[in-house]
This record gives sequence, structure tokens and C-alpha cells, in this order.
Amino acid sequence: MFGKVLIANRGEIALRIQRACRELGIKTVAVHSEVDREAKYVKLADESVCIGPAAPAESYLNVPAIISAAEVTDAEAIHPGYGFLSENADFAERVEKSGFVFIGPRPDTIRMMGDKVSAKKAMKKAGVPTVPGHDAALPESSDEIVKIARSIGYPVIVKAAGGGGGRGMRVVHTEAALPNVVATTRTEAQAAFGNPAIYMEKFLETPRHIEIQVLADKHKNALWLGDRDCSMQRRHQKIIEEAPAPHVNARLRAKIGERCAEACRRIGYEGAGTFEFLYEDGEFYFIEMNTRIQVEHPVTEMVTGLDLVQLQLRIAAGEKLGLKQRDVVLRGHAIECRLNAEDPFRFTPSPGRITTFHMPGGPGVRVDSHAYVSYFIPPNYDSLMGKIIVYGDTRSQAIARMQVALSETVIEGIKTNLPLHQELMRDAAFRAGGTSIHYLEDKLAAHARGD
Ligand code: MV4
Repeated sequence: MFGKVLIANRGEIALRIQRACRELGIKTVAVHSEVDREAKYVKLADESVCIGPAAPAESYLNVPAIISAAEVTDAEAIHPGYGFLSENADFAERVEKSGFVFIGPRPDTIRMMGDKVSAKKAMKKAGVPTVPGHDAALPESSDEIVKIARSIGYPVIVKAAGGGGGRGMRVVHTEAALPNVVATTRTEAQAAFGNPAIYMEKFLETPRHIEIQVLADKHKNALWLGDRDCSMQRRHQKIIEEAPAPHVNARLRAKIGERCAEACRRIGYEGAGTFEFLYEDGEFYFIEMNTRIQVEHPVTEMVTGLDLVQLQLRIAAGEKLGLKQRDVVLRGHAIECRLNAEDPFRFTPSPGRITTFHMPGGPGVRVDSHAYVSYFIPPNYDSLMGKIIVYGDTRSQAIARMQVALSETVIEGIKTNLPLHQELMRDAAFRAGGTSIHYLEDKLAAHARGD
């Protein structure tokens, strides 16, 4: 196992990774920007290095500064967390060329998944069901594009190959609208991702967003660790996640899970990963793969009893996965509420100093947060200030626990989305389970209209 790991991230995930390292007896190096000097994860780390000013481009995205920090502290490996450089293949390559271990998949795997066309091709070939569509980048010819759209059938969605996470995509309902949408999406794709390649799929109207967690070691062993439903979102920001996905047939889950694990073996995947699916009318359709640890990983940890970050570290150190698929038992139900420092219904960020901070506790309650009383939430980064995760034997017990947990939570000095979570835990459609990706935006629109 590594003696020392550098954590190239901030906030709650930097603390989460540090906890995993410390349990494994690994020394930690925190890197931080000038505004994060007083952060809890910096103070708790064995060593810390300031890597630049507040602006992410000058600190958490500053590759030379991060590599230098690893050199001066003599770290052996770098954990990128999520966001920032976590899915940057060039960064992973630089880390390895500089003689450190990148805690994640190989750079070529990250690169393949970063190109959504090559990711989809690879997964389809490996037996993972994908969204119906054209399995290649669109040609130049507008006549050919029209033919492709006709064969898929309207509505279709045009997506940038270099996009993902909801960036660079447009829905097309009619042939008349197609040429302009194709042209704009191409231009935007070039500007935003430096890659004009676009592709086309059938547009699914009211899907759910369900993902499968996988783990694969460097010895071709791969496991699937159940699913998560992340449909409760607004503008591609997830708000609530849960495991398992409600009302999904256990045999179907196992079948798709096994396909994902098999795909990992075929492509020689290494590390933790997530297969993102749209789920509609009882069918799974692969859309993208994430090659990082995700914000919502704790719900999977709660229902499997596994520590995903420790397993990432073990895999990166070359260990074999010590467990087999039959040892992975999905038990009970877990729900995560993301606590954001923002206005609960207008969603404007609310940075500032926390004056009161009481977190919930009791059986089956977990809090992952880097915040504390007197902590100043800087305006420079995303508004995630922590996560409350609950476990119950059943989904309704988990909801009841979350309601108690939210009622115990007191945060003052800044606005938070706690009231939104309280409202959602009382919401009849959420309580029934299985709401689509549009549910929250539709509910908020109705709220804004005053009905
Ligand atoms: C789609 C779709 C409907 N049909 N693809 C958005 C994020 C990106 N990962 C893929 N996305 C979508 N792709 C087809 N063929 C609808 C979405 C989508 C979405 C997906 C997951 C979670 C939230 C979403 C919100 C709006 C649109």
C-alpha cells in the first residue's frame, strides 16, 4: 500500500478521501487554494501545500502546481476526487509520466469515455444496451443526416461527442428544425470542447436516470455494486440520490449489472466507475460512463457495506479485489440529500460565514461535510457544503430517518436548500418512488406559478 497520497481536490470529498487514507495508515497531503487555507481538510491532513489563488484555473486545475506539490512532499499517488482534474486524461498521463500513481483508470480509458461516441460504441460492442440511434459521429452531408434522423424517428437528440453531463445537446422534433440544430450544435461543440463531432439518438421523453457502480482491479476482476437512482435533479445538478433504484426488478438490475462488469473486463477497466443509463418503460439504455468516484457514492457504500474510496486505493496499489460477486450483497435502502449553500427555491448561491451548525445523528445516519461553525463558504467553487446520508431496512424507513435527520439539522449564517429537502421528503410522488428526470423542474415551475 502507498505510504503517502496527495489529494488533488477540496471540500467534502477531500475530507472523505483523507478518512479512507488514514484508516489504511496512509499519510495525506492536502493541496489548497489561498481561500481554502483554513479549511478543515487542510488542517487535518498530515501536510498541506498552497497551490495558487482562489480561481480554480490557477489552483485546483493547475497541473504543474499539483505535480510540484507531489514532488516536494514525496507523495506516491494522487487521488483526483470528482470534478476538477478527475476525468482529464492528459492530467492522468502527466501524473504517471512524473512517476506517481493516478488513482483512477488508465489515461486511454479516460480518453475513450470522454469521447461519448467511442464510449457508446465500446459499450454496445461489449453487450451493454445503448440508446437507439446512429452509432458514429454524424457525417457532413445534410441529406445523410436527414436520412439518419428519419430512420431513428423524431424526436431525436443531437449531442456533442466531447460533451456529457448535459452540456452540448439539443432536442429536435421536426425535420424542418434539423439543419439549424445540427449546425449550432457543431459550432458550439467546437467552441466548448474543441471537438466538432456530434452524434444522434432517439430522444427519450420521460426517463429516469439510473446508474450502476462498478469496481475493477488490474487483474481483470470486475464487480457491479448495485444501482443508484439520481433522477431528482435540476439543470443537471443532482439533489437527491438513492440506492437501490425504486421499482426496478432485481433480476433486470443483476442482468444489467453483470453486463457492466463484463464490459469492464473486456476493456480492461481499472478502478471505480459508473455506467449512466436512462431507464424508461422497464428498459435500460446506456448513455455515458464516468471514470471517477461520484458525489453520490455513499448510498452504494450504505447498501453494500463497502468503502469505495479504500477500494480505489487498494486497486491503484495493485491489489486484487478480495471479494467475488456473490460476496456483494445489496441490503436495505439508502438516501442522500445534498446540502447546498444556496437559496432553496431560487437556487442563487449563498456563500458566507456559518454561524450555527448542528448536524444530525443516530442509527443509520451519516454526514459527509467539510463545514463547521465559523467556516466561511467561499464564493469561488460549487455550493455543495455536505451530504446527509441515511440507511433503512426499507425505503419508507429511510425516508422517515431522513425526515428526522433533516429536522435535527440547523445551519445559520447562510441560506441552504434544507427546506427543499424537507418538502421533497413530504412529496407524494417522491414517496411513491420512481419519478422522472423532469419531476423536480416541473414541480418547481408549478411552485413558481403559485399552484
Ligand atoms: C438524453 C435524454 C433523453 N434522450 N438522451 C443529459 C445529461 C447527459 N448525461 C445525457 N442527458 C440526457 N440524455 C436521450 N437519448 C435526456 C437527458 C437528460 C438528462 C439525463 C440524465 C439526468 C438528467 C437529465 C436532464 C435533462 C436531460
